[in-house]
Amino acid sequence: MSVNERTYIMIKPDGVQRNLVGKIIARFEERGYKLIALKLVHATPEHLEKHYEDLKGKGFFPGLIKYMASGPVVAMVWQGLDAVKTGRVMLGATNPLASPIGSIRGDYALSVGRNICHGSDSVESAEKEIALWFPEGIVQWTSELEPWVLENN
Ligand code: IDP
Ligand code: MG
Repeated sequence: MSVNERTYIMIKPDGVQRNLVGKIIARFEERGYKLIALKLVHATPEHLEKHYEDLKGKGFFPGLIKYMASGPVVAMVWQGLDAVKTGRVMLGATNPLASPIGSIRGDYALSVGRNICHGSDSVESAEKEIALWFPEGIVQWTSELEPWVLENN
């Protein structure tokens, strides 16, 4: 766990269609994380197959790629203390029905195949996903808020 940990968070096509982009971004901002990359992208099936390569072979894989390629997604990198694990807690469980109220999926979603957002599951996959979605690199900047969010900064 590091204060500069980075995670890849993506608002899926259903989150964009349902106008939840602002609400989801606000949750990460308000928690104290720093936005270091952001773009709206309509990804190709080939790109999404790379993103989800670990799930190739699952029965739901073709449907997952079709869903993810059905419209634009918001690709983001958020940085801060324990960003990967805490990002997953903020998202909720894979199945929205098993997600606590207060989590993004628990508040806005019902179905596993329409669960609104993605978050990296480990530091290693975060770095892989950041490289896949942001080959141009991220934006380095100093947040003046940091000493108010983290002690000893
Ligand atoms: P995660 O998004 O919580 O990390 P993963 O197991 O990595 O969950 O699966 C990636 C995505 O694939 C899920 O977010 C969900 O959209 C979809 N998915 C996972 N399991 C199922 C399923 O059983 N049916 C339909 N879609 C699924
Ligand atoms: Mg996953």
